[in-house]
Amino acid sequence: MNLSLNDLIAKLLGLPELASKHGAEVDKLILYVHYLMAALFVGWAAYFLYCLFRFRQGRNPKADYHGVRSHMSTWVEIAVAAIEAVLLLGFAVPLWAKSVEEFPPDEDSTVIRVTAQQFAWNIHYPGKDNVFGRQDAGLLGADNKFGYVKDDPAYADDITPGVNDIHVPVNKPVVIKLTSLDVIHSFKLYNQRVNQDAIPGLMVPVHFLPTKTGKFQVYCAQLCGNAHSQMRGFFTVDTQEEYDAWLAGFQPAGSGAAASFE
Ligand SMILES: [Cu+2]
Repeated sequence: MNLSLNDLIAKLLGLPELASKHGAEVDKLILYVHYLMAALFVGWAAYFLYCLFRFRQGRNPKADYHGVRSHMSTWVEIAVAAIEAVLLLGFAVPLWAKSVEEFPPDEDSTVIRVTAQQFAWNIHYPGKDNVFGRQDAGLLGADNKFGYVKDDPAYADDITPGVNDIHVPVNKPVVIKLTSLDVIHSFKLYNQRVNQDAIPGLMVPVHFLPTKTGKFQVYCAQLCGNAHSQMRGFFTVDTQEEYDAWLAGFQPAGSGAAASFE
């Protein structure tokens, strides 16, 4: 087995299997923060032991009122602050900028609307035209939970597979347009290193590139009520053929035959 030091530490930290492109950079940042913390831990522990020895009573029967004369501690503090600045400005900020700015175009991506509610993830695909049906708050009701304008032509081919089951094709960017029906939830995919709050009244998009096929879990990472722990979904990354076959198994929303979960 040929493990690099980074791989070894990732294993020791128990990071879940990585299955997205940007996730490698997230892991790198986590590793670097741990390296800094390990260095600080060792440094502080060594300093503590040194003080116990250096300032022992046997050698210092009388207190020294001048205290420390060297400027070593100032330099060490400056060095730690500089390393922290590099972590923040060199790694964290650019990574964040990429995830909030560099969105792939919708037409080249799998775009999905995910609406969280106590305690499930509602899934909605835009269908062949890649345009979601229009929503109107005036239409909200028991039979139209999301207020869709059902005679909107863009709505006719939309696909609403139901809850807790998201499928996407591998190696194609995914854009998830995230919102919530009730309270604040948080959409978390450990393996893809994705985490975004779902906030009522706001639509927050997140994007990432899934690089591995498999069945992964969607977690709610925000304590959202008494059944929060059961709020889990599945995130299945298929090959393009598997995905097409899965999606073809649902009737378009406008056909009248679609699952009427909304
Ligand atoms: Cu939740």
